Amino acid sequence: MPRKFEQSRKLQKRAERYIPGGVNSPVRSFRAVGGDPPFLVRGAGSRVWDADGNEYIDYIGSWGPLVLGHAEPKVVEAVTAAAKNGMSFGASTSMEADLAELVISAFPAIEMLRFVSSGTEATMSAIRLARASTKRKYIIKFEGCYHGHADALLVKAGSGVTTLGIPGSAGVPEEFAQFTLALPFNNTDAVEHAFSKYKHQIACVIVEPVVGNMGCVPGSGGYLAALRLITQREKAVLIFDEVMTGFRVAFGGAQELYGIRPDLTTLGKIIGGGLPVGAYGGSAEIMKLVAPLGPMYQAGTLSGNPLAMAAGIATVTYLKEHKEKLYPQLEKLSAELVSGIAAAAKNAHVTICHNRTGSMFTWFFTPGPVTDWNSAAKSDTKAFGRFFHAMLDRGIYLPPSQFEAAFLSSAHTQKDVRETVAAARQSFTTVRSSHAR
Ligand code: KE4
Repeated sequence: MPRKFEQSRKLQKRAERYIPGGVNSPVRSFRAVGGDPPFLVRGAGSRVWDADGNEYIDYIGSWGPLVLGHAEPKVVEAVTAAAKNGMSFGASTSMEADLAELVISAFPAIEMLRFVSSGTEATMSAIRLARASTKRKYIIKFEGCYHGHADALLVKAGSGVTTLGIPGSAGVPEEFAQFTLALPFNNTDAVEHAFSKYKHQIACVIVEPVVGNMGCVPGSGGYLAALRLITQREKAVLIFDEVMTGFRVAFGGAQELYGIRPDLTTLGKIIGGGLPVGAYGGSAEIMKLVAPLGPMYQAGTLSGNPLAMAAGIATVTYLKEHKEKLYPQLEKLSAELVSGIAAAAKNAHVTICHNRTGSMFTWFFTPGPVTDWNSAAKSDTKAFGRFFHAMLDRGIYLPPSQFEAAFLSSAHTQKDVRETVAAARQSFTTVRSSHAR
């Protein structure tokens, strides 16, 4: 029975009066899949409900933070208790060191960190720190990778910018982008070439060790190790942007998975348990350059906010206590989901390929393989849009863009996965038929 969207459409219309596109982050507009976004009212476990009462199995999880699912009781309890003591002080609380200690216990490459309120702040600050520490100007990022919306990083970024087809962004003067080199991902020669061309001028390489923002694209074997070797040799700072992969692909993030120690790590999403938290960290030596100890300035009114710390502590503590079982469970269920959908596509003669690392994954509507932005961009985004809506109509809430990663949480069940695969079997026939038209 077709879903009703009347209430959501009314709410979208109202929101558009006050907020650009009616959204506070572009990807939520659903423009990449034809618009008409549901307004959500509640989440619990693996499910969310919209303003028209439609229920969905959620594979966005707030774009990664909700690895334990929606409204996890321990997290809700911790935030409620913290709120009763006051929302914010603009002064230190013991919870900041509590969460820092937890994060540092998971990331041996981090001896000291600073909390901020978003992933953008974390990456922006890490780059400033890399420049302060090396006294060099140039930075390397990779096409299809997204590290938040700081000016110098909106250069052929992935995620929202690419999805909206805006190469770079209006309002960023070329002077602000002239020191950013955007290279192809998974291509070591390009990195070697850049370092020889800009000898002793490159402050850092920032990389999503498993990319989520062109869809899920892991670093191919040896690529990350090569980045580590080259940056060590060139005395440049290697920044692993683990805002998405931290505590997601493993308790210690991609650096645990690949056994590589970056010089700086940026985190976000899961460490806030759904509340605004970001962090950047590294050796005590490099972090001592950060004010008030050193000359690199960075600050934030709500950095280390008590409610956000409480949510992060409850989330990371739960992950730490259950990691032996939780990550293998995420691995198993994600593998079952992704292979089930791939089989459904095959049966319907719809051509897709997929990438998955742990509980982050993407199905690409292209034969593949997808190893970088150029291969990801070959995807049939119209077919993806038809599949997306066919799944949404069947109560499956996927990321509304071909170039985003989907996520599974510890609240998802085998029943959820079976329901999702069944919905995909029906949805692919819809894609197939309209494809054939
Ligand atoms: P925020 O400023 O959105 O908290 O974090 C920026 C960021 C940095 N690094 C990585 C690897 C990220 O994935 C992100 C943000 N991710 C997107 C999802 N692709 C957030 C969703 C959105 O923009 O609404």
